[in-house]
Amino acid sequence: MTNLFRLLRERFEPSLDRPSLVVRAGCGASAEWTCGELDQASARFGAALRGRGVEPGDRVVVQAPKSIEAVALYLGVLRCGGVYVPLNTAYTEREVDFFVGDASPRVVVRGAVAADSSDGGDPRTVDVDRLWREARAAPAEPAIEPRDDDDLAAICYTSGTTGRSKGAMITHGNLISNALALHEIWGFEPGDVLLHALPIFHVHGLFVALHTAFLNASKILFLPAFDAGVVRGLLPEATVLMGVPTFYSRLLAEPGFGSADCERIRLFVSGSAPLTEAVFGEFEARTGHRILERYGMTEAGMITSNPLRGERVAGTVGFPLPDVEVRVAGEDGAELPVAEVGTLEIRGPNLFPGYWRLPEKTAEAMRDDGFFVTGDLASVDGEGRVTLAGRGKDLIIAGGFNVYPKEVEDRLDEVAGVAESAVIGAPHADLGEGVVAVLVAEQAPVGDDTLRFALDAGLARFKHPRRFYWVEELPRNAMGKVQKNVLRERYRDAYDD
Ligand code: MCA
Ligand code: AMP
Repeated sequence: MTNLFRLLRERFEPSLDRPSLVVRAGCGASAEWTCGELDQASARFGAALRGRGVEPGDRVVVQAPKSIEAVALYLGVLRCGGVYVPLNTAYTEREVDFFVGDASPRVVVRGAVAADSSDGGDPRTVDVDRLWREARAAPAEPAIEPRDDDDLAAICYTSGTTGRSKGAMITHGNLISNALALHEIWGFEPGDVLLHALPIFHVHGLFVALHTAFLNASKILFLPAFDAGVVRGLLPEATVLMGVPTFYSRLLAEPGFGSADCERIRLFVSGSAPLTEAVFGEFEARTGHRILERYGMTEAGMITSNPLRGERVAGTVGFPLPDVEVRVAGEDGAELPVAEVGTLEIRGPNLFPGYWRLPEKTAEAMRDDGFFVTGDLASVDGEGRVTLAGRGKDLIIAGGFNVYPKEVEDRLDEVAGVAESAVIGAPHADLGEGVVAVLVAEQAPVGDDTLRFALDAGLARFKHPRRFYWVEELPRNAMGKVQKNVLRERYRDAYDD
């Protein structure tokens, strides 16, 4: 159909002189950009990237702090037909090296890099501020590279059960269909103001939040990160907030937080991790708002959503988005009857075409009829409402960030003195789940500080276990497989204090 950016640009057109990104609490150098300024900045970034050799289909890896300029950079990549590869700012050099090696990008944009191309480092690497200086000196090249539905717009890395991250290839068609659907079903309207406190290196903050607001040419109050006090202070200026469940539990922990804080808000959206019925209920009791919970994943963007109008049921994730099909399958792959729990499979225009340079992993995840096996356990009731019932995949979600145990276990097993390890998630009041490591020593247990120091070298800190337990041996079943459910039960109180 078209380059996603062309669609967004069309929506900006009538509002070019209106505020688009309004930066609050020190997010970037500039205070406020209009839609027109954002458009111009993206055109300059597009020119600077072209100047660095970026051609349609080339990957541009970006690991940069959240800022107004970083948003323009994202749009600039789309504009010149590049493939945007966002990386979590918490990733260590070892993790970044893997992604750069895998994505084989033309350009790597980093925040505050010690040595970029100007200092004789990797010739592809450029500091984000330097690129911005280049962009400001470049002409605001209005060209928008033509793209087809199937052309890649982004590669988003998602960890795998094997411990090796996979790049989910996301097309312009995927992003356009999802953005238009969400804009419609969440009822975006003139005058909406989005309060944006999510990171912009994941689907939630980058695609879901920004695209819906851009399609509406809405004002976005742009925060560098989530801070409950700051967000509370800005709620009276906003109509929509999107967040992970931790946002809502932290708002509830603010003394006196309640309906007076939310008078202008029309929609609170939650996703990326389960919203507990307790938080849903308390939020409604305190504010009068029923949080709208939706469900998605990197490979498919948003998949289901509770309704804007109609019943939002706590503990459910609502109905499939328009044109999205869902079904529940048993272990043999056969479809299960209504209300039975099995693996959720999905198909639709939002579904990615596969994993970057991993055709065998793609084949494993796709059924012959084009359905994708999500790895999430779910049931669907007679009305089509989906309820998640846990995860088939060995995944921990802490504060909305995914942590794959195998990756953490691999790093722990490298530490001198560790014979083997098992990593699990335990209930965590603030983050939903916290990471726990159960270890077997070669001879004597290794100190927590030694473990942390060793992990620091190669593992982003949000993936670090904050609780370590030493045992004589790990519980195993007859096949020799570690019984993670036994460990989850045994250490379920790990974060109770
Ligand atoms: C920070 N830390 C964490 C997390 N965040 N540890 C575990 N899990 C986390 N999520 C650690 C840091 O490493 C640091 O540890 C310490 O906490 C303080 O860091 P700070 O940055 O101040 O953390 P925070 O302000 O408390 O952040 C918590 C947060 C944040 C606000 C919940 O993690 C967040 O914004 N999460 C949103 C994630 C998200 O956007 N997920 C969407 C992906 P130390 O001091 O030891 O270094 S999923 C997705 O896109 C799918 C498609 C979907 O459905 O949406
Ligand atoms: P990611 O790989 O980061 O895209 O994370 C996707 C995973 O997050 C999904 O497969 C689910 O397990 C989980 N997830 C997303 N939204 C929800 C939700 N509303 N409730 C429970 N889990 C969710």
